[in-house]
Amino acid sequence: SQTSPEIVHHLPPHYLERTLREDVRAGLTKAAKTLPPKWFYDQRGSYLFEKITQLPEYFPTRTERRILEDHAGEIATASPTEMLIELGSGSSRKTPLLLDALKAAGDLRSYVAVDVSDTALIEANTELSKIYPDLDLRAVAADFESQLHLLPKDGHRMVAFLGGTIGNLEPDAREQFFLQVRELLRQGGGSLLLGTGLVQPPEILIPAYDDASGVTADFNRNVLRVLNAELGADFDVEAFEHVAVWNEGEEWIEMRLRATRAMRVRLPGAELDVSFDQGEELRTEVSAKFRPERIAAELEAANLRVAGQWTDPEGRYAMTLAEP
Ligand code: AVJ
Repeated sequence: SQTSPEIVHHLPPHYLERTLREDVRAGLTKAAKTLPPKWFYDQRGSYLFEKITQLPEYFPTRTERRILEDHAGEIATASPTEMLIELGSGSSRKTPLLLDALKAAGDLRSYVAVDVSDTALIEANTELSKIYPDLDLRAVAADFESQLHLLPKDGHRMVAFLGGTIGNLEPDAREQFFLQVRELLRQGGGSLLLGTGLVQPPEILIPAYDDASGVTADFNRNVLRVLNAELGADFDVEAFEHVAVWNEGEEWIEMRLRATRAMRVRLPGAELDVSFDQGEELRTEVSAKFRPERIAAELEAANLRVAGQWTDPEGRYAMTLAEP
């Protein structure tokens, strides 16, 4: 087998510029302003997210790693895999835990990293190629919400969607996502490995999204810097404060940015001017937490049958394996 640093590009030309403009125009002209969380992750935002994963208050990353350390062998045995496809692979830092287990359990031949960031794809696969010289490492630039049909359809695959990122999708989008995964896996077979944060008391959840050192606040405000850089906007970033609330009804954390004064913001790259009242909040992320039964119910509604579920001793996080 061979290692290729090349990226297979499925994103249409100017996809990111175009979707950013569309998302901003749609989200900032609503009565209750919103922005999708995918725009946090420029270079600075990805760096800040890496810092978040190391915070004492932020449990998902470390807990997921722990579950993989303890159970990757069982997961691999439950679903022998020729190709691991990781969606939103980012830095691929937890990937070796899965690769090692899948290699030991059967005949893993390839790893496909899927992300919208070329830099993340190249950096991650360069690191992995040092540890796994015999694995066929591939990189695909694609949007996991709309382009799953372009991923490899041959062989027994495992689609890993880790980190709890599924919680960034609202229920309708989650349903669409699960249906697409099921369609991808229907021919050839395979499994979905899904990482989800679990519903916890607000005393645990809120600090995870509003840490004492203010890294998450910086991460949240970074989306305004992205708009300033990409759209020539003139947000006064420091005039917004970070807010994290637990929405009991929806069972999700909401991150918001609250305007500390009334202001008008120009976004020439989106051909848009918007105004904020003092105290007005812009919702920048939902991060849904789940009850184990609800994970199973949503998967089964998309004809994905739960083949296994693993949680940490404190019940903060779950990894669920599902098959068509
Ligand atoms: C990377 C989307 C899983 O929702 O917990 C971390 C992003 N937001 N702190 C999450 C995030 C605030 C994270 N995900």
